[in-house]
Amino acid sequence: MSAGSDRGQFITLEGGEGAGKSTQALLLKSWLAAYGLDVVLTREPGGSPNAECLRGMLLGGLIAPFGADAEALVFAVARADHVRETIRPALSAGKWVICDRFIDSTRAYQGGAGVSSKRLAELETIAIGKTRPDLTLILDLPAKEGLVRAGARNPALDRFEADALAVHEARRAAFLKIAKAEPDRCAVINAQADEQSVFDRISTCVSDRLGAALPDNGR
Ligand code: T5A
Repeated sequence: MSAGSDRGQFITLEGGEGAGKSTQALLLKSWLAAYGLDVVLTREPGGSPNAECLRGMLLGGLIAPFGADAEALVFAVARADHVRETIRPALSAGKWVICDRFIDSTRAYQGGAGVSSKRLAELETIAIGKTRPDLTLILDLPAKEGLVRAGARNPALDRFEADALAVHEARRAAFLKIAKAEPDRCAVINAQADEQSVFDRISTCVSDRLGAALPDNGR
């Protein structure tokens, strides 16, 4: 834990479709658990019973006809519940939280769909308050490659996967821009490699960035 704090650490994974976030989140959970840490793995949209209901609506395209602002609003409603019901209690109990997508996905996806940064910033503040990630791992690879991976796993496209390749590439650029603007919080991980090689990069990064909070009894 951080010096002078009983709060656990909050790590988010971000990136485009099929970048390997879910795969790496599971590997990271096991790696942290080997340190004896209590780790909560969660995801967005979703992560709490009410937010999981909204996930179905968002990914099923039920909110899309209302426009990008409405989608941003519903992501924020889901996130507020997720933070209140799942993330904040876990962190307060000293647990580490790994979240598969969080605020940067809204910035990249809904920002890319035309929602203004001012509106997104207001929604973000309402949804998360001071519960900000300690570390955000941005998994980066060409959008086309990620879509091939995602398609091989499940050929049925959801609301956002179905967008044009140029839209996916713009999201990739948006994630990289966020990383550049917030280098203390964000680290870009080259995800264009096999699963274990990507995880080696992630574990090195977590050790570098959050090493002071890792117990030294694990290994
Ligand atoms: N969204 C979300 C918004 O628009 N705004 C928001 O605020 C939020 C929170 C979520 C959608 O909602 C949007 C973004 C998304 O479109 P989702 O189903 O959760 O939908 O979609 P993703 O998060 O994109 O999940 P995916 O499963 O598509 O991608 P992952 O998690 O990045 O990839 P993963 O680990 O599932 O791997 C995909 C496939 O690739 C293989 C895996 O085995 C799997 O088959 N794989 C690799 N193959 C080769 N090399 C590697 N290194 C590999 N790593 C994994």
